[in-house]
Amino acid sequence: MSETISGGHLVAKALKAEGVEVIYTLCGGHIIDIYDGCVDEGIEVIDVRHEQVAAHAADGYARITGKPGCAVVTAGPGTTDAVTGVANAFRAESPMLLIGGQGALSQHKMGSLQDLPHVDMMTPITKFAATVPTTERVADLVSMAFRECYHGAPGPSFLEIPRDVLDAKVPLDKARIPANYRASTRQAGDPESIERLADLLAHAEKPAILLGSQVQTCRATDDAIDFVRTLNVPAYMNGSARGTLPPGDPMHFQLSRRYAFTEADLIIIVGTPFDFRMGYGKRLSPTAKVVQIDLDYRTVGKNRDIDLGIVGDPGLILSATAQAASGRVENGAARRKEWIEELRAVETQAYEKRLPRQLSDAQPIDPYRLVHEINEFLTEDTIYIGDGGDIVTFSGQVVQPKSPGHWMDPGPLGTLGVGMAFAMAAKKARPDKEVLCLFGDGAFSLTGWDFETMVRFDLPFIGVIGNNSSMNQIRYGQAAKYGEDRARVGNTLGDVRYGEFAKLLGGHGEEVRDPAEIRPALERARESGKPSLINVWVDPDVYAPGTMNQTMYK
Ligand SMILES: Cc1ncc(C[n+]2csc(CCOP(=O)(O)OP(=O)(O)O)c2C)c(N)n1
Ligand SMILES: [Mg+2]
Repeated sequence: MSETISGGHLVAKALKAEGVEVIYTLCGGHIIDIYDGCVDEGIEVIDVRHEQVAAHAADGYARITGKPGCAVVTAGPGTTDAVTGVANAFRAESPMLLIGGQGALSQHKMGSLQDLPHVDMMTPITKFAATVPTTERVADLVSMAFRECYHGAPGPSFLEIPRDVLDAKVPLDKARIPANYRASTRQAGDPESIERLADLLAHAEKPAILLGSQVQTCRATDDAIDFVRTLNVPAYMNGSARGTLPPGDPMHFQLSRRYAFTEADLIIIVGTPFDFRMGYGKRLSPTAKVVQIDLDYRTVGKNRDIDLGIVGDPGLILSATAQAASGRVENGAARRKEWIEELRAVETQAYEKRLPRQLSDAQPIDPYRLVHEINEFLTEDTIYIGDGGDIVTFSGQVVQPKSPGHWMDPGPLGTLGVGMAFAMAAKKARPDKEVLCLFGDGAFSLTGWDFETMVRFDLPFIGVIGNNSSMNQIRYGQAAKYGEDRARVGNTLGDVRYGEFAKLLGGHGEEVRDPAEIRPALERARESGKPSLINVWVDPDVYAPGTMNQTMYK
C-alpha cells in the first residue's frame, strides 16, 4: 500500500515550502489536523485569545519578515472574527494567508456547525479567496494562494478547507506538493518613463519626494537613500517607510511637508496612494509637476491627474532613475541647496514652536510630553508600533523611528486593536529587537487580553498606554459638532489601572501620573525583561492638531 497523507499535513508541507515558520491561530475542531501537520514540519503554533489578533499577527509577521504571514482559524465565528485582520492587511497591502475551517463537504448546505459562506465574505477584501475541493489539491491551492498575494501590490488571500477534505488521507503520490512555484514579480518600470523622470529632475529647482509604505514592502531603503542623496531631493516618509532615512539625515524632513508640497515644482509620490492621508491629492501645488510611482497600476493617477506615472517596483525605478540622471551633464542636484535650506528653516521653526509642549511639566500629563519621552527613549533597535486615536496622532508628529522597518501602524483602514498582535509578530520574528507599542486606552481594550499570550510565549515588549479614559479622537468631533454638554456620549471609558492588569497576567506594570516618572518607568519596563504596560494618565482635555482639524475626514 502506498504512503498516505492528510489534508492538514499537506497544509503544513505547503507552508513549509513557502518558508512560513509560525502560524497564528485560535483552535477549533475544524482545523486541528493542521496543527498536527505543523508538529511534523516544525512550524510553531502560536495560539492567541481572539482571531482578530491571529490575523493581525500574520499581517505584522509579513511586514517584519518580508515573507507572507499565515493565520489559521476555525469555521464560522473563527473566520468572521478574523475578517478585520484580513481587511486591514488588504488596505495595507500586506501579504498574508488566512486559512479558515469549513463544515464537511458531505454536509454542504445542510446546516452544519459553524457553516457560513466564507469565500463570499472574503472575496471583496482579498486578492484571492477559494474553497479547497479535494484533499489532493490542498497544498496546490495553498501555493496558489501565496502566489496571488504577490500580484501587483501585495495583499491577503483566503482559503477555506472543509473538514472532511482536511481530515481525509490520500495517497502521497496523488497529491501535488509544489516546491518551486513562485517567480519574482518585481517590475522594473518603463525605461522611457524613467528617462522622462530624470529629465524632470534635471529641470527641477524645488523637488520633493514622498516615500510611502511600498518602499519598505519592497525593501527599497538603499535605493531610496541613494536616490535622494545623489539628486539632493528632500524626502518625506509615511507609513512603514518612516525611518527609511534616519532623523538628523540632511535629506530627512517631516514637519515642513505641507509647505514643501505647496512650494515644490516637482513632487514625486512613491508607493502610497492619493487617499485621505494625502487629502486625495488636493493638497499639492497646482503648478508642480506630479510624478507617481506605484506597484499597483490602479493607484497611479487615481483621484488626481499626474504628469507622469510609473508602475513597478519603487526600488528598481528609483535606482534606474538615479543612474539615468547621473549620466547627464546637469542633473539639477547642485542647484537645490537653497531649497533644502528653506525647508530646513521651516522644519526647525515648527519644531521649536512645539518644543515647550513636548517638555511640559503639566499634570495631568500633556500627551506631547509622553510622545516626546517615547521618542527620546527609542533606540536604533526599537520597533515602534502605534495603536490608538488621538494619542497616536500626537505620536505621528513627534516619534521618529531611528531605523528603516522600525515603524508599524495599521495603515489606511485605521484599525484600532492591531498593537498587541503587531508586537507579538515583531518580537517573535525579531527577538533581537526591542518592541515598544503605544496604545490608546480604547484601542488597547479591543485586543488587550492577548497580553496574556505575550506572557505565555515569553515575548517581552514595552507597552505604553496613553490613558485619557476616553475615545478622545471621536469625543473631539462630538464636542465640536454638538457642544461640550452633549459630547460625552458613547466615548467615555472607565479609569482602568492597566498596570495592575499587566501584573495580574504575569507581566510588569506601572501607573504614571507625574511626567518626570515617564522615563524611569520606561527604563524599568525595558529592564524587567517581561511584557509590560506603563499606564500613563494623560490630560483628556487636550487634542492633537490632526484631530482638531479632522483632517482624516477631509
Ligand atoms: C476597530 C475600530 N473601531 C472604531 C474606530 C473609530 N475610532 C477612531 S479613533 C477612536 C478613539 C480611540 O480611543 P483611544 O484608543 O483611547 O485613543 P484616544 O483617541 O483616546 O487617544 C475610535 C473609536 C476605529 N478606528 N477602529
Ligand atoms: Mg483614549
